[in-house]
Amino acid sequence: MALELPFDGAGVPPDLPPGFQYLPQRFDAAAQKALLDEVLAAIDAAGTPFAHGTMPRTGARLSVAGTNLGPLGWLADQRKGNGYVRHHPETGRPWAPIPAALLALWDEVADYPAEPEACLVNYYDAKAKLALHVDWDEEATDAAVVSVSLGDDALFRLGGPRRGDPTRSMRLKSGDVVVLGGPSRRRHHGVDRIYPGVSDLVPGGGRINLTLRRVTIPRILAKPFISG
Ligand SMILES: O=C(O)CCC(=O)C(=O)O
Repeated sequence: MALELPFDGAGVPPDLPPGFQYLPQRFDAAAQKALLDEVLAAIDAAGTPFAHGTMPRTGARLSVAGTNLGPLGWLADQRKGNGYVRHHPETGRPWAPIPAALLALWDEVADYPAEPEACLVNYYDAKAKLALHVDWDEEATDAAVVSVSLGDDALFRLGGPRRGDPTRSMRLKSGDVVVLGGPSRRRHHGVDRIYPGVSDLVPGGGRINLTLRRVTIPRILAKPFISG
């Protein structure tokens, strides 16, 4: 069952599930531009350009193009499977660092005792979409996923832990932040469509989404080793 909430970005959608946070306009217009400029310049300087991943089973090309920031970057690759790597698959260069504004956001909303290690940078053109999925390639699945929308609006779909669970949709705007934490960390989510031409923030149009993730279990939470 798909339930589309009568929600146009103003106010908080009703009945948000536990652990799911929606922070409309967490970044104002100036902060959005500063963040996007910094992200695009960092990707350029690092030599880690956007590329289309492939689906593990079918090899189909993802419509979303992606790159990463941070010590680890997530890749979808039919030959190698999905997972985290330290270097860009084509240029071999390490990913650029995660900008301070995103680390500050994580500190504010993730409620986690260690920094994020990966920031996926997804580019959606007018036709791109992202199928319902759960982010589950991380060891630290107790850490929230924090997502920032920049540029054109997106119809974001949120489901439940099982693929067939009921879903709801919300229209995310540039500057909005959503957090999938606690029990919502296991929820399916995806992007059904982009609303092209709504924003002129992204050069050439489109939407950029940044998702922050902690990948490894931080030392502070690792089980102590007891010898003897
Ligand atoms: O673009 C979005 O809003 C969602 C991104 C996402 O689900 C992901 O990167 O796993």
